[in-house]
Amino acid sequence: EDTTGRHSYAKYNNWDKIVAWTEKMVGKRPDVVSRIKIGSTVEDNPLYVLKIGKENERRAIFMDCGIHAREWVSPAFCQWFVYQATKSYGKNKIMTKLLDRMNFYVLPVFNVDGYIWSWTQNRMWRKNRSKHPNSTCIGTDLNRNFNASWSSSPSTNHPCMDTYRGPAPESEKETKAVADFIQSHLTSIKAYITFHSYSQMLLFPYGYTSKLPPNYKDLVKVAKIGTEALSTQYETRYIYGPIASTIYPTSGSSLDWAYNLGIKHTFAFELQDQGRFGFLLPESRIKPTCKETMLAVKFIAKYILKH
Ligand code: ING
Ligand code: ZN
Repeated sequence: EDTTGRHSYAKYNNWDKIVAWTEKMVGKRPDVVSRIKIGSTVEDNPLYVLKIGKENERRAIFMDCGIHAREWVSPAFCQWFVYQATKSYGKNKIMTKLLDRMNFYVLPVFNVDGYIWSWTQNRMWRKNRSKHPNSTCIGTDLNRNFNASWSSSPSTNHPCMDTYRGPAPESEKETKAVADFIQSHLTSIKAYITFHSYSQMLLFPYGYTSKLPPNYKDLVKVAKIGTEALSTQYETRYIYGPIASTIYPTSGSSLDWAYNLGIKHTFAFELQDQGRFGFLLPESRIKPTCKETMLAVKFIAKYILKH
């Protein structure tokens, strides 16, 4: 992969470029963007959240990208979102209204160490890069490491598995940093959105049980209209529903954890495609994916403002 050229929204950017990009975004629009270091990774890389918007601590949406290392289009979307949001502030009516009335906390790369590993050593890496005392295998799946029915799935208890849940809930520095940040902003955070690839799905709770969440009907409504908005751009088909019945049962996910904390609107996007390229989605597909996803996210944000 190209590690020398300039940052580009139409390309996959390595971690160094993403860090430089966070600085550039703050420098360009300090009135609407600020950067918060919420912690650091196992390998001591910084975890940066970009806070965008004018609103102060009343209403916010938390979004994260790149919890899984190989899902490169996910961080690409978070970068696109921050760029489009700040660029259209003061120009586009809806975006101006959104940023005047709420904040977006955007974590462009959740699993920084894994992302670097995927760029430099193993493109198909998923987990973080933590070491385990009794195993030569490396890494914990950060999306199995949250305190949401954490120990209930036997298929996640071995360090060599790609879905290893870790030695304890929030055992990983990355998980702990995100969980602490969300908890300390809980009064303002009205929605949590996490971005994965691939499958073209919009998922909501639960993953750890087949029971339906209390506001199931509301979540279905938002997911339905959100995926309809998305498909108006290029007719990309998305399916939606609870994690357990739509993709597969999971425990310890950030989505279920955030929902159980009391955040009533929690969604996970599985971005393009449906498997032809899978994690290796060509760069030519980044912009279309970001454009259509933007429509769904804008709809969700508008919905949050109204309710
Ligand atoms: N898929 C997700 C995974 O962690 C998911 C699906 C999303 C489960 C949100 C639970 C919550 O397995 C990929 N591709 O990682
Ligand atoms: Zn994923």
